[in-house]
Amino acid sequence: MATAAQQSTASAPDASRTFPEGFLWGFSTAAYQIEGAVAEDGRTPSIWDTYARTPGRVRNGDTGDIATDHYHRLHEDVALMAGLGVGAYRFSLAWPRVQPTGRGPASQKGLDFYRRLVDALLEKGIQPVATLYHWDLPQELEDAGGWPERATAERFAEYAALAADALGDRVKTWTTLNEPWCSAFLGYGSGVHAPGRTDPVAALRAAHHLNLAHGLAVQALRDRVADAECLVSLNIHHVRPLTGSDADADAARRIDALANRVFTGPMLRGAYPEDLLKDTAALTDWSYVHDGDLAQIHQPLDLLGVNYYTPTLVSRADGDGAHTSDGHGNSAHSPWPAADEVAFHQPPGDTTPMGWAVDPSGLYDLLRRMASDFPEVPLVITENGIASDDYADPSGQVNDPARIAYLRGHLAAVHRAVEDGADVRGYFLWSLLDNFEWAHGYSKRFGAVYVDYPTGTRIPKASARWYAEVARTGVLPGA
Ligand code: IFM
Repeated sequence: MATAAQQSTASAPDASRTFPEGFLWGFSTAAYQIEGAVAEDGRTPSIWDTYARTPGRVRNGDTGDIATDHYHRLHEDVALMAGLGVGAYRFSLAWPRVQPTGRGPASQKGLDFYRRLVDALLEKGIQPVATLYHWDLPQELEDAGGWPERATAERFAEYAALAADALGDRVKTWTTLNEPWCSAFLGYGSGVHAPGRTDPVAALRAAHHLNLAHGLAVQALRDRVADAECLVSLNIHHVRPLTGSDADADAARRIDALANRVFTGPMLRGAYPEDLLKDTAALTDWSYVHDGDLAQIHQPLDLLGVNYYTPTLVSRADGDGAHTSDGHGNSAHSPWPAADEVAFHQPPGDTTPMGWAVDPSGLYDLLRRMASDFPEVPLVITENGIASDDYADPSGQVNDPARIAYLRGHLAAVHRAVEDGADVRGYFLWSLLDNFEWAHGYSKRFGAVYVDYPTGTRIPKASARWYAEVARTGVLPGA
């Protein structure tokens, strides 16, 4: 079932497309996925260290212990980006490196690493975009209850303040959370992410405390960094019903509430959606939402970060069992509380090694929807990209035509959304480097730069050169 956007993207004229003046081009990474050095300079374990060391959790028993060794290669990696000519770099701070154990004073050695990184970026004219939380909760805070507990949000506000005090003189653009849906629902619901709990009520409680952490952190940043630009990065699911039936429309509504509006409601509208409260009423009374929380969460944002990879296709379950993959890993436990009557289907189209359907029209539709639902906040694509089975050929080259095709299609969709009125300010490719892809370990390569893990050698792939040209000119070439 092709949407209008699908048809128009597919039949778009074979012409080049120019992005608006000032459109920001960058790469995205996350601390645990690239840094390594997990026990250096005072860093303490995060929930991902613990999870990865638990047998059976991560493919091949891979861990982030070394990852891409970015902790020791930061200058090489910044030089790589400078060579590729991008204007911005989105990275995350490891909470247990900045504030070991998640309480008390900051670690100066931990902060020094990020000061060195930011200084190196600024020296090359690359804008730093810092994310405070990309899933590496200090293990001690999980031991004290983790995100289902309110105290974790309070600890997060203290950590945000430490980070802002130390780096606010040189970092102006701050993302509070990356994909809180994954933290709450994969971490505490299906258990396919750290900390690996499988309790739907804990997942909903975690979602609320992540929302609260976001609101508290925005306030801490604004109190300390006068010209701070604050955003959150949400993996907004573009949810499509399988058919035009009312039952399938209701399934899509239910998943949209659990995936998207559970965050955009409080953050951008100051309320949880009524339908979400009703759908989950048999599980929870939401009494962990205290007076004043919603006002605290509802902070004005400078940008809304959108992470997009693939659409989500749902129907009302018909009991034939011909479904279940929701693209979020295998678990006997659903990440979707109170949604047992929803079936997930593989969307049409080619799939990537992650099993995700390639569909740029989902990005177009999503950007148009966000622009229409939240016209007051400009958008930025903080993640988009593809895993591919890349390898270095005998001459040392890495050719990744599937990534170029994916980027071409998705950037055309972004351009079209901009032309049709969406205020999109930039695009960050996930990811700069091949890296630790969570429960998939190192088996999935998302980088524009290939990493030879045994040696740490970096090789820019063909897509890195292609993307560099788009970033340099601001023009997406015709096919
Ligand atoms: O690698 C992840 C990233 O950490 C968060 N967004 C999706 C990416 C690809 O799965």
